[in-house]
Amino acid sequence: MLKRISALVIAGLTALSVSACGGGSGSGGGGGDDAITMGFSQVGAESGWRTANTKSVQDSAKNAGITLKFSDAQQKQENQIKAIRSFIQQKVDVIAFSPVVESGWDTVLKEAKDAKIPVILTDRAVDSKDTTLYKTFLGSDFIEEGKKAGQWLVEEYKDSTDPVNIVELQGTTGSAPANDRKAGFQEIIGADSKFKIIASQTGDFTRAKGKEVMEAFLKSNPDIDVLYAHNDDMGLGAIEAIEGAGKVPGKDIKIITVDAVKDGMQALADGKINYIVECSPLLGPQLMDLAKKVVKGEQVPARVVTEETTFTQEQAKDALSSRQY
Ligand code: GYE
Repeated sequence: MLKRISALVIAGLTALSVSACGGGSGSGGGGGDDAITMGFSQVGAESGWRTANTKSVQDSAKNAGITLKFSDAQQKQENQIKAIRSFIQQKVDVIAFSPVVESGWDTVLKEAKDAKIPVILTDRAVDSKDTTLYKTFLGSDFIEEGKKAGQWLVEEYKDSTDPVNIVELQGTTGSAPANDRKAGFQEIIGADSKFKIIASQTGDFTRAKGKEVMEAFLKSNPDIDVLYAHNDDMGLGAIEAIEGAGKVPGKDIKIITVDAVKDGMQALADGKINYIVECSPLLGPQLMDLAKKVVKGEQVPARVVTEETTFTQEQAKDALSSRQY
């Protein structure tokens, strides 16, 4: 039934979307009740996390009977701005997006607000001072994730007084997860001067870049104790570089990553990664719930934080078989 409705909506997209959203953010719109169209601007397809997130959004839209206009920005802000403008022109009922970087959104968000189209931030934050430009922000607490990574390291080296040389693979420059995972980690390890970040560079959240940057780190730093990678994919690329340099990942160089996607969890269970801080990509169901409320003009919390855990090597062995992504 729902499928038939969305097929109908797709068939008569323009006509329907214009008539369905005449009510805007008022009290439930005019006619078509549940006929919601969401414009979703995704960051790209840079990592296992992102693939799982896209699937979660698409599946949940289908289950919720929401028509999804999905656009992939290929990690470029200008593409996201274009997509949002096109959603505004098409008069969608609600816009959701995962902003690739934190800054530079005010103008386009104002355009959405002027058009009375509610916006939901998902996964990543913006740094706009005017928080009325969006209805809510659903996603992880990246500072907390960075702190968890730091806390594991502090515990791991609690009996040692020797310097601990750390290299860091940062996520996409200017993105909320890169900024916050760095800051949270730094806050914890900064309390003890034996922890030294000897090199830190972006690997753009991809496996290929993670490998490339790690190769460069290994060439210029003979004495690396720890790698902190802002996501599993960069960590997995770095493992190839470490093995290529004749070192043993997880032993010669200890590795901490964030996400806990299947490939990362496998490497953790295999002893190549030492610790993973979980970041859940399964935001779709909550996003659709929020979208329905926002379109009806109902009040929603300004911030919805995802619940997450951490994994040691032993815990990864147990969790692997039931991992969904
Ligand atoms: O950790 C990384 C992805 O924004 C939380 O983006 C997300 C991050 C995730 O590319 O793998």
